Amino acid sequence: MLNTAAKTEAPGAEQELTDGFHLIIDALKLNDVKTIYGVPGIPITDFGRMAQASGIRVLSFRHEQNAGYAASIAGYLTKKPGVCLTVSAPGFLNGLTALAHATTNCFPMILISGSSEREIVDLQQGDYEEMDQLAIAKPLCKAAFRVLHAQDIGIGLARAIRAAVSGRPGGVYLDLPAKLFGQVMNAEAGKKSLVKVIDAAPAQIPAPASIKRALDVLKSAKRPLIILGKGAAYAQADNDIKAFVEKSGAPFLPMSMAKGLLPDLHPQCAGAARSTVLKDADVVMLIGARLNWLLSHGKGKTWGEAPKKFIQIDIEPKEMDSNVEIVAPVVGDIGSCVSALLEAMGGNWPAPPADWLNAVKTKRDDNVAKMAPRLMNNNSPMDYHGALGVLRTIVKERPDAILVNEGANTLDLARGVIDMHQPRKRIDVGTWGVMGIGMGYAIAAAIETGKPVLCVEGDSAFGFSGMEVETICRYKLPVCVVIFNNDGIYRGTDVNSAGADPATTVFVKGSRYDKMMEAFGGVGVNATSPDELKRAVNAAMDSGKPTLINAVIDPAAGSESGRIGNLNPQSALKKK
Ligand SMILES: Cc1ncc(C[n+]2csc(CCOP(=O)(O)OP(=O)(O)O)c2C)c(N)n1
Ligand SMILES: [Mg+2]
Repeated sequence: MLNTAAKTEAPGAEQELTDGFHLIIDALKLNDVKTIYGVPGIPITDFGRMAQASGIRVLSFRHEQNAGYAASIAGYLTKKPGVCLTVSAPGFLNGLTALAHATTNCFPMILISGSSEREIVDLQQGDYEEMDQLAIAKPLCKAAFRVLHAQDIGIGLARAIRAAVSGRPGGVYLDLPAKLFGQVMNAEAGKKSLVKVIDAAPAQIPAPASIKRALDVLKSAKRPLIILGKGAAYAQADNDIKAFVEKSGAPFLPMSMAKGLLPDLHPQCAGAARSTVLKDADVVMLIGARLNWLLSHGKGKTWGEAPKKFIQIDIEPKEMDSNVEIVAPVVGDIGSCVSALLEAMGGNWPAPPADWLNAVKTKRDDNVAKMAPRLMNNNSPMDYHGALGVLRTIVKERPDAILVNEGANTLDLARGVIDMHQPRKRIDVGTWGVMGIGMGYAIAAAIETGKPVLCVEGDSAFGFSGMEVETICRYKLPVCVVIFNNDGIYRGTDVNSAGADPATTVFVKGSRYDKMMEAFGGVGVNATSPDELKRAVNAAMDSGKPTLINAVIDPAAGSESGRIGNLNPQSALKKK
């Protein structure tokens, strides 16, 4: 039903009218958009109210960047574009980081921003929040559109949806000038102008020859390895991917957000033997994973001396040969590619050589055994391993909870320690290693999945989105935030050798982040030992009450930049 705006007297006959406000809402609803993440203000305040009144869930945040991150991960979790709504210039810019993040991470998202009067903006006459937003957004997203006329709203939104989800998903910017909202048109014509997007992300079937080539290379392997990326997790082709990996018999390595696509405790999982499999594999099949910095670009020390052949499955043809030669490119959507591979493998696919499987298993079991005692310590103040050992058990007992994770040591160590058991349950800093996704991701994960959310946050990481604990309390979301509070970035022990100011990486010692949650009616807990932490997290996960646990971590426990300290440039001059 069209949400008709008004009836007015037209000369001769009564005409039903609609307007931009209602057409945008009708277009969103027609395309099944159920949630908008944003911050209100001119010119979109009334639009947000009307959208809410029409039944769309409109979640108001404290900062657009967090709303944007929420929309981006909503896109990842649902395969539908997550929508973020902002005001013009500053609100738009605040949302833009998340839009660029969505594009980089291949998450479908639409940033809708109100904008100021075109005539004034284009003549640069100093309008309220003047900015040529479309031009600024363009290089940072997959596509950018502006709608000037009410009759184009349907087409504008359809283009935005298609651009966001088809092919390699990404961020799309939709510019809606203030004047558009109030533009009036005939209701019947308005209704006809709306577009329901049919098959927004059409299957892209791989060429049969590419499937055969890939399987020939995989079959020739003496030491095969499959790497699963978050593209594979996004595809929601979980059963086929599992069947394919199991049929291949090859060890698999999940990238961070692909953990749980097959359980981390699966016998073929080589997560705990990462350096061995990367060094020694002779054939590597990438499924929805890119050979970017996170995989050391497919070359160098990490990849060892053994010559490698790469098979790559990706929806984006330009991804092939991006860093090293791909001997068997398979271009198509992951679901179609994996099901084609499965079918072409036939009934008697040979198992990989036993010496390879045994070597990987031995390494993995050794590493797991080495780690085990460290995870059981009950030290106070806690170290990372003691705290993470507890959280690992909690996640194992609650496999459908969503884990949000950011920080440096807090990220790298949690990724290694906390096993994931189901697909798309781990969401984290992604391709950029960005801080600030935490509370936005947590809110969207709770809203989109209805599952409890556990956030494991460095104290610095949390600071980027910390004010959204009010949002969590306001919407009464089942989110438990655990802050690994080591008094700073990487460590809390740095000293400024030159003056009175604190060192650049340290924060106020002994901060009590738990009090922030209490300020908004949530539960705050200060935990100084793994036992206390365990009790507090279990209570939070059972109650579903917004909770923030300040987990006191030894300030000396971390290392510079976590596991990626090697990326820091070094001064050629000797330290004084
Ligand atoms: C937007 C953004 N700004 C800055 C950084 C640099 N950075 C990387 S990790 C990090 C914080 C690490 O400290 P914390 O979250 O407390 O984790 P810890 O290592 O102390 O456990 C920062 C600021 C970043 N990745 N992203
Ligand atoms: Mg810290």
